[in-house]
Amino acid sequence: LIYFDQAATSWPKPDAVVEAVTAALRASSASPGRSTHAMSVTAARTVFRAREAMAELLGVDDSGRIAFTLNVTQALNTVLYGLLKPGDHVLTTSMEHNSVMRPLARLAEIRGVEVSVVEADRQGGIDPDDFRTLIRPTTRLAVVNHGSNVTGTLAPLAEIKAALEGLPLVVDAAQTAGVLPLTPVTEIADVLAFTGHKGLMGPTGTGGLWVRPGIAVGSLIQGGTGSRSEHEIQPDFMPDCLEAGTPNTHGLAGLAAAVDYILEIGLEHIRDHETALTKAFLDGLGNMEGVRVYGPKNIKEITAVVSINIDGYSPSDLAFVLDREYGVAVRAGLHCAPRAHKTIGSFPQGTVRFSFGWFNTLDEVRRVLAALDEISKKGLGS
Ligand code: ALA
Repeated sequence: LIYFDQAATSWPKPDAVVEAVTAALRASSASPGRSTHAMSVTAARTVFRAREAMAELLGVDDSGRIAFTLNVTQALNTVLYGLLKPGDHVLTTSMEHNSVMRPLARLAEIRGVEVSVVEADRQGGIDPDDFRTLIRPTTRLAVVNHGSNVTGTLAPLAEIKAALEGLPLVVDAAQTAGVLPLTPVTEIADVLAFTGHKGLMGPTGTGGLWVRPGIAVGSLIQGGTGSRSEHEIQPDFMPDCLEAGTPNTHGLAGLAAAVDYILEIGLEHIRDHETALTKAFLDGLGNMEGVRVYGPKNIKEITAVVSINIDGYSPSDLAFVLDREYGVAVRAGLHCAPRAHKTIGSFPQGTVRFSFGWFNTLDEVRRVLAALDEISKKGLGS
């Protein structure tokens, strides 16, 4: 198997992650922060360790400003439902994933939230000045994808933040946490949502958000936190306000180990490796007839994500052939980002997406290029 679906979920996981999850399952299945017995204290320490590791990765002093959720979708829903009030106006882009577009559509329906969409260019690129021109007196925030899950295109976050004239910028770092240095996070975001199972190399069921001090995000769900239990209303302090119910302690043990692993290797080193793979892939595709490549070709402008189509194949047929005949795992279709495909000109069929990670090799890239060359020649002949 050659696994090039790292933008969906990274695989394999580092051994240290597998061992940490196993050890946590064996050592403690208690609820953290609820009881005073040793097992509960161990569980609370595990969650705290994960928070501290994420704080180190993001370069923030106070790990208490990081709340854990089950994934980036839940993190984005939490911040959008928790900040947007009836009549508020919100800015976003045409490269967003449905984890932003769908909550915004629902908030438009139930709270009358108004949404303005900054149209990206055909490469998925955003002009920061477009945000400035769309600001209204009722604009509450902007929400922007840091790296597109369709083309890998990176958004100029610092410039967008400057264009927002002090309005909060919510960053969807689904594709960039663990992939690119996000520090200092305070210069690129006011709220940053992340997931643990992609670039961070942790287990599924882990994710969260960092919230700048001074921003109060209302809770999406309410329930037990193990704190202020005498009150029937949700505590209003971070992170408890956003963490009702027993968390995925075992998964967070894995996330902490994953972040330690990344910090040990160094994000720059990971980025260099993934960039080398992406460059080799793009260079190889450049010589192939009948292959259409979407998004920027300058590897500095993208994550390790490349979307293509091949003449004579629908995206699902191409992904099927790659899987069944060559043992290559990729993702085909709209990647839950239909508007991004409208932007780059691949709607409604979508694309076939290749995404690379730390454990992929140049040899794998060469083998997949050889397979695509063979497939494209067959397609042209048909
Ligand atoms: N959002 C993930 C992807 O792009 C699942 O594949």
